[in-house]
Amino acid sequence: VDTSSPTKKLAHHAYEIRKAILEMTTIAGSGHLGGSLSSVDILTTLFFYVLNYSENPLQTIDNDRFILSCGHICPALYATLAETGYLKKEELLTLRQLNSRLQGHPSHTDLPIVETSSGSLGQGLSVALGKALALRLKREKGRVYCFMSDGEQEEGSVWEAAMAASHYCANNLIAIVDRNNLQISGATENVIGLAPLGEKYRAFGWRVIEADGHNFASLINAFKEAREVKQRPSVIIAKTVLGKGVKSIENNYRWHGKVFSGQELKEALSDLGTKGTTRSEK
Ligand SMILES: Cc1ncc(C[n+]2csc(CCOP(=O)(O)OP(=O)(O)O)c2C)c(N)n1
Ligand SMILES: [Mg+2]
Repeated sequence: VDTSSPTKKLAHHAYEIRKAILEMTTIAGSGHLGGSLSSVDILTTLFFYVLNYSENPLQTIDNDRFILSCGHICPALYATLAETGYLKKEELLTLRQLNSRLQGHPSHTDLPIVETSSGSLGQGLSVALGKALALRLKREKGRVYCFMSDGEQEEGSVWEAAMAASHYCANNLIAIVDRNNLQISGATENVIGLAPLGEKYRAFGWRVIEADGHNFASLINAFKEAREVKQRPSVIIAKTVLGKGVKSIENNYRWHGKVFSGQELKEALSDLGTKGTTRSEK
């Protein structure tokens, strides 16, 4: 595998994470594939480029926090934690089983390294803001990264948190929105329209950074810019494709919560491209 440049290294990790997501959800026989695949390149950039840790990626040297607000895409988080070496790859195959640490939505009780349980959409940003303010009170330099989906932006509680975050000038809060334009029942714009999403956050006092959620250079720059913002929270709106990496399901909302059968898995895996890259990176 050619990992000679940071981007190639990230592409390699992203490939492995996508592969693990496909395998674990097929074995579980359920799970949320669409959003898990759309978020992979963002999580890869965060966990393999931005965050600074030695063993536990959720306990960084800088005391950062990561909140997965849209808990249903946790196969992507679990697979990322396995790719860092923190979770054993075999454990991924226990996804959604009774007594597994890897529940279908992240559970702090079962897997304590997960900062907060999630799955009920729209709550993560409030939790993240509370943690960001607590870090500031304690004069700690950590930042809180809050990963949200776009469907989740239809929850009113997101906007209460957004309003409070700028009121309290929480520049140690960095939100990321997986803007794949789709949610459980179709296009976000048909369910409750979000556009212009960036304008809305801007009006709420946030720094808005647009990024290509499948381009590592774009994501690296976005995180860099967000970390330099003073006096206000920032949000990275990352344009993504639901199901990214498996052509047959890309941009199809019906794959929000569907998985491949054992027979279909082989074809889906071969669609991911050659080892070390997804098709988009070739
Ligand atoms: C408060 C709440 N309402 C409804 C749901 C059911 N639900 C689960 S995922 C989802 C769609 C959310 O959209 P998005 O996260 O953008 O979907 P994806 O891009 O992952 O397909 C909904 C409505 C939920 N989990 N929590
Ligand atoms: Mg979505």
